[in-house]
Amino acid sequence: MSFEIQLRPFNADTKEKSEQRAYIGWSPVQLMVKGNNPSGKPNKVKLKSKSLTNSNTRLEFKEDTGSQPVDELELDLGEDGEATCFVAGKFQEGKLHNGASPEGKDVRIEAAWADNLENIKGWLDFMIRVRRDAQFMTDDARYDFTKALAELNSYGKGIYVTDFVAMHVGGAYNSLHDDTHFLPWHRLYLLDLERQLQLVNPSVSLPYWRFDRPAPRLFDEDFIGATDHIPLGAIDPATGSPANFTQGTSCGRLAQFSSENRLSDWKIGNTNGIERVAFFDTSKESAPGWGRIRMITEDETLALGGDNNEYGFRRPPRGFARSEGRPHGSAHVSFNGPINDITMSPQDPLFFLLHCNVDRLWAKWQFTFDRDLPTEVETYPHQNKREISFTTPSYLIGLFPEDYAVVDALQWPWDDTWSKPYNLRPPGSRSRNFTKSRTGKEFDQRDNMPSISDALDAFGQRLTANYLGFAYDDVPFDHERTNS
Ligand SMILES: [Cu+2]
Repeated sequence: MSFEIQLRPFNADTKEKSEQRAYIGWSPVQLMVKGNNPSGKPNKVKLKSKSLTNSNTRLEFKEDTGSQPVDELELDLGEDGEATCFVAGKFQEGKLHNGASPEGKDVRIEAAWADNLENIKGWLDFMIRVRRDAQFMTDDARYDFTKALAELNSYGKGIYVTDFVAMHVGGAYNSLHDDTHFLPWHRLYLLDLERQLQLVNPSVSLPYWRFDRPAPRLFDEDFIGATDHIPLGAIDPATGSPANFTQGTSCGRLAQFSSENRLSDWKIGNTNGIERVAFFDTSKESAPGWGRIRMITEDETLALGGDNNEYGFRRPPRGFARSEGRPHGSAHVSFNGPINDITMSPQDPLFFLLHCNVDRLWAKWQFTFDRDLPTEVETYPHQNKREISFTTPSYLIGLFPEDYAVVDALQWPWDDTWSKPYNLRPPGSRSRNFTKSRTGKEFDQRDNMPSISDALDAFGQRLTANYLGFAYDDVPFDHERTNS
């Protein structure tokens, strides 16, 4: 079937590609509309959004990046029979996932000639595909995610182990952690995995674990695994001795899965299953952390470095970069098992849901304080070495950021260099091979090597072309802001 009016997101040049690319978030993305009115009357098209099968999902349109969003748009295709506008998911506060699609494509753009509105002459179905709160995901969405993840590990080509676990190794420690590049590096790392999941099933996105709230539906046999509870210091009936925090080593207990959950066959090297035991009751409590790294709430996290500052995001132990300790570290140390070990933690797929929440908190912080212009020190402090030496407070003088923490530095391992300072080669197939996207920015056009800078305006708030192709269900695009 071919339509009189064709709808083509992300510069798709065929109907098939248009369908592959019809996954959007809250950020306006380009939509090309093509057609010629057979009535010979002015070539004007009316676009509107229609929710499918009982969904509440809606789209909205913008004539230009700076214009106000509208529910229906009239577009003049002119003599060329072609015009471009913008389309975005409509953020509907209070609805499930704030109006994002729960499972798959559930909203349609309908197009008709403005002089003949009764007859729909073209349509395209969309998914508002954002990262959702794991606690509120539908059963089907949970199944699709765990299945796609298993495809990347035990059932499929094993890229989860050869590439993603191997990337987060001890030898690369300084390239990934303990400085301001911790957040941007992990944003890229999550996105590379998410794009791999989407090659398996395009309706999948990374869920996030709100670790400062109870999430019983996440710690479930049909999702990330039911997890035994042994309070720190309590006698563990399995060993007869008090439970201690033991980093990374075997904790002797496995997360439990239903037989339908394909994570039930999770394998890392010679380990079958996922070793994990919680110091808290996952059926009703949030992750506590402990000692000096007790959990902090979302509000406390957003307050880090947000108020009055010249470097909202400076090196630990200051600014928002402090969130690497609390709440990020607090969530990791609320368990025994690989999840509490800095280098081994991605062996447990819970890692990606934990880190997705860390990234969401950063996104929310960026949104709240308007910190997304990559060239501002408030967004990212290490703009270049020289500048740091002049503006840095006295306690940091002489502590230049390493090359790989400066804003335009290409990131290991995608850049194909050896990690600093431990000289590890990029593992697996990641070298010059960040997963390409149909629905977001690609990086260096030849080699797909991202820099820190690429991670900073992830939602294209400042420049539409910066949009990376993901969003969070509770972090709206700021429609009020104009591009600057
Ligand atoms: Cu972590």
